[in-house]
Amino acid sequence: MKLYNYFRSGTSFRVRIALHLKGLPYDYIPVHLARGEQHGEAYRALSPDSLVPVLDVEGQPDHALLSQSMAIIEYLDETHPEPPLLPRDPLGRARVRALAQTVACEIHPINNLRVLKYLAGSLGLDEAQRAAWYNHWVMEGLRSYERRLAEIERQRAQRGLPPSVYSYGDTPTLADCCLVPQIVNGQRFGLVYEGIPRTLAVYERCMQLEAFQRAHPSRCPDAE
Ligand SMILES: N[C@@H](CCC(=O)N[C@@H](CS)C(=O)NCC(=O)O)C(=O)O
Repeated sequence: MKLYNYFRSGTSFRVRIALHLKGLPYDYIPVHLARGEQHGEAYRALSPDSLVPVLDVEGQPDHALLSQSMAIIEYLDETHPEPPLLPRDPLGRARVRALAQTVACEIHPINNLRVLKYLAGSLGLDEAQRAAWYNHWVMEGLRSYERRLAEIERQRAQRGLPPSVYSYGDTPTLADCCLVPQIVNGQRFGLVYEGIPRTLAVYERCMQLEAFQRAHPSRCPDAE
């Protein structure tokens, strides 16, 4: 497999984590977003929306090019079921997807590179205004994440279970693949995390795992 991605891209980071958790080797193909390589003709031929990541699943009959990090991770989970990134039971799957989508649908899309560039460029927001936008929407989403974790903790306590080790249960899931890159992205923007102790504890525990460490932007071949 080939992963077209960028070290600082949170959505690429999600897929790298999933690949490492599953022990799947891949070729790292850098697409330099800051230099605009995603808009070049060559890359657009691979990605109609000019976004990373794209996973090239070689060896498939149609030489499949997969886009959208969540779809890619679910594909990997279905084709390489161990270790599972989604629980076996439908209720558990719905809860993990809800956590993952809190990041993937509520936080990331309004804070990604092209949105921040539009705020600063086309709308003329200054640095402080852009930072206020970013901080507001990221923290709004992470506080929701924290409330979801508290609710899961309460449900587990009712069943006599201790709090989860990771976002949902005792093994990393799709939710953790989304959470960790979001936290790392906020660190880069100097975001001060307050009032989300469960979320930060999950982040710390994930970062103790080799799969998360190896997927980290600082370990990428194109890291600057
Ligand atoms: N929903 C997409 C979002 C992908 C996305 O926003 N990728 C960003 C990097 S994290 C990107 O390629 N940005 C290019 C740009 O802003 O021009 C996914 O989950 O894969």
